[in-house]
Amino acid sequence: MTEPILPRIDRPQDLHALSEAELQQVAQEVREHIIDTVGEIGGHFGANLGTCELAVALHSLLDSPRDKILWDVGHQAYPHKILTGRRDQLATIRQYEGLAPFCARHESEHDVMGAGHASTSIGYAVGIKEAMRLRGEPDAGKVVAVIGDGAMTGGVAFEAIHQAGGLGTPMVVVLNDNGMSIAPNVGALNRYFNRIRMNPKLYRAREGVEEKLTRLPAGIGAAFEHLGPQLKESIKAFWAPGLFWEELDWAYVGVIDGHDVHALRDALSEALDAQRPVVVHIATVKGKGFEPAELGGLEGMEKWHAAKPKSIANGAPAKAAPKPAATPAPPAYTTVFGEALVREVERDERIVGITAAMNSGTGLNILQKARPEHYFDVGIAEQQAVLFASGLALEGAKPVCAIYSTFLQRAFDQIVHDVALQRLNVVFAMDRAGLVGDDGPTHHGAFDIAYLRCLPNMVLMAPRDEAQLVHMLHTAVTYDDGPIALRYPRGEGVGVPLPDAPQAIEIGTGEILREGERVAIVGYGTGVQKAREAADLLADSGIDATVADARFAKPLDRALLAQLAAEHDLLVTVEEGVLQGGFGTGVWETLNDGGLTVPRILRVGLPDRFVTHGKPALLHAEVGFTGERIAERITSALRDPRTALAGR
Ligand SMILES: Cc1ncc(C[n+]2csc(CCOP(=O)(O)OP(=O)(O)O)c2C)c(N)n1
Repeated sequence: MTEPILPRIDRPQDLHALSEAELQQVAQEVREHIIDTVGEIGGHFGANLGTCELAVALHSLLDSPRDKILWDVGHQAYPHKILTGRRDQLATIRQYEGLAPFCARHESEHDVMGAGHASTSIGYAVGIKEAMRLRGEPDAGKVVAVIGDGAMTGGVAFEAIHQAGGLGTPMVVVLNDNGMSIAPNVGALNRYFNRIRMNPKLYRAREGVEEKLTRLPAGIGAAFEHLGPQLKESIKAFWAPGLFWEELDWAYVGVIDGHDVHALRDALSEALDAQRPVVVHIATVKGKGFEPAELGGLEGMEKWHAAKPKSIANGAPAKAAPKPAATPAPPAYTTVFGEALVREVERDERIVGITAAMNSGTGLNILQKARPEHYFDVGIAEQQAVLFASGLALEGAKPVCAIYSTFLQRAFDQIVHDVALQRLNVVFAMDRAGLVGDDGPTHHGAFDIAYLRCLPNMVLMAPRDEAQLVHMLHTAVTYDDGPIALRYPRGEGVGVPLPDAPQAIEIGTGEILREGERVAIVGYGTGVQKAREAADLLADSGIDATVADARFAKPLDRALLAQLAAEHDLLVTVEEGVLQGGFGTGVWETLNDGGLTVPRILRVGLPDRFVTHGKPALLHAEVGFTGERIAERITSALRDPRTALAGR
């Protein structure tokens, strides 16, 4: 057996002295380390098995961090983390106080750019390289952006390509093409990449194409020579598909076998030497080296995009432990939403579901299966998801944009300018609202209440449980007076029975769930559950709290709030979103601006800082979003009216 090399790689420069055979071996050792570790603790998986050779090839040629490697999204950067001094910490990735799930600037000087959302790497790369040129040090470091074919469907990547082509920025983009986003990639771009990738010939684009065409026999070559420039270009494009890039003033090299270190190093060295923007198109396999993914077809690759904890043992899928015959867990909000949407489509054929590359993540896979003609995946293109919805709404369709709270941030201007201002009937179904857990700060749904509450014409609601989700979706798709959004958390519902027939809820009305005195706790969405838990704890110590479910953050139930404010000494708002501009702020504004009684108000929610990653329970404890902590704060506020109400 050959001696393992990876234990000796503590910094990327340790790769510089290795032979290509040794580098190829290191890549395989990196892969095995990922299979063993991630199979045990869970985390992003398939994409990382696809980038082992690439990370080795790049770091063997470059001098990081002087040279900058930018990993788009960063879910495929585990090999990079392993090669840059974090090998032994991989077992802590995504865990509370462990390695960050994506690249994180605070974690390592080799993580040049922080990410988690897709399609940003090329834009950063242009900025970094142009900054070097601006300060008169154009050779301060090479800049490489690694981006997947999925992330390439994000429009902002094209904005950067357009700019760099225009400026002639000397940088390299590695297009890591595995045909997959999380699910199979979609759209014309995907078909274009497929055509190139599937071609058995590995192209070295443009160079020589014209010459080769001119040499074609039977007079074709001679005829080609006499064609006009436009026709010539289109014929060349047919022969050398990379010309798409060439037309935008990028040199194109491809398609390179992304699992062959030698081929990668060859192509990359050439690209790194060029004094212009170059794209190196590589073909990789998502899940390379792990049979169930590699040989499992599209389904296998999708399934192993991420691995669950303890899902792999000895390099193969672990046998699932027999489940204890406990009561079945409540369904996930995502599933409840997906199934309810199918029923709404059955009822009203105008309804369509739209996802931005999060087919199963949003539950729209259920709609795709049941009613494919009512389902659209636009790719990682949240802005287009919303614009597309606007167009559909203009023609009388009822679009439901099912987009995670965090990713909808991308489409803010479309929501403002193209939906709210136009008062179009678009539904926003925001999954993963609140703290999402292991994916951390880039993925927490912390801001949607604040960023949507400020918009005229917008209606905002949040269900306290899965049954309310069904009612609220029905409310949303039957609402006809402009945009309406609902937010719900990641994970399982609370275990209430689902309604047979959904009922529309009157817009802007809350509900009192429990009558008490002195203190009223008003929850929004998941805040209601916390309010109830706090009220139970308070009851144990003799404090009888009123609990209400606001249901709507906009418009707020003014009459309900006025009543609660008048009848209690302390009003507590509970929401799983940032306090600044959030639901509690809205309650305070409504009372104050309406000239109503304003009691002491305690706002419970997420703090004015980015919350780290880790299991939701740990994060909730960290930020004080627990029944216990809320009860404690209420007790001290009631005991001593001078207690400061800010804090957590
Ligand atoms: C703006 C945004 N939308 C959605 C996602 C969710 N997401 C994470 S990875 C991924 C697929 C990326 O595909 P690709 O770039 O081809 O990388 P691969 O996983 O195939 O290597 C998606 C959709 C995201 N990170 N950012």
